[in-house]
Amino acid sequence: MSVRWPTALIVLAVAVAAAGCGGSSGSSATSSASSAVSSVAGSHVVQIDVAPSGFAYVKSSATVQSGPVVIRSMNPQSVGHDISLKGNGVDAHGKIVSNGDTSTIVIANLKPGTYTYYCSVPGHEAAGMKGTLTVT
Ligand SMILES: [Cu+2]
Repeated sequence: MSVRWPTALIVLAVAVAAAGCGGSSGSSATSSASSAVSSVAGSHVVQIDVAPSGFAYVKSSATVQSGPVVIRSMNPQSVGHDISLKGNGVDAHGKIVSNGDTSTIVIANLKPGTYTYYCSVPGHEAAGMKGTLTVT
């Protein structure tokens, strides 16, 4: 009996080390997959984060070059918000996020013009959660 216990502990330690190894390789695969989504080849990225509080984004206007465009909006609030874009026939919505997650819109070919970005959660745009995106 007294000889078998140490052997059992060594086997347990190896099993724990192997499990930890598998867990870390799994999370790195997840992060590379999400970066592939956010970096569509050659696209112009605009970051329009939600303000720390209230119904607003951190900026009321933004500019981006025409072509493939990615709009990203990190929401630090516990209140859910999204990033949406409308104008010139475009009507695009990111998903509603909260607590530091990012809402993203990918547009394959955004043409020059003036657009409105806004939060599509009912009442939020009317409360002032919007801004102007100029595409050059
Ligand atoms: Cu909102």
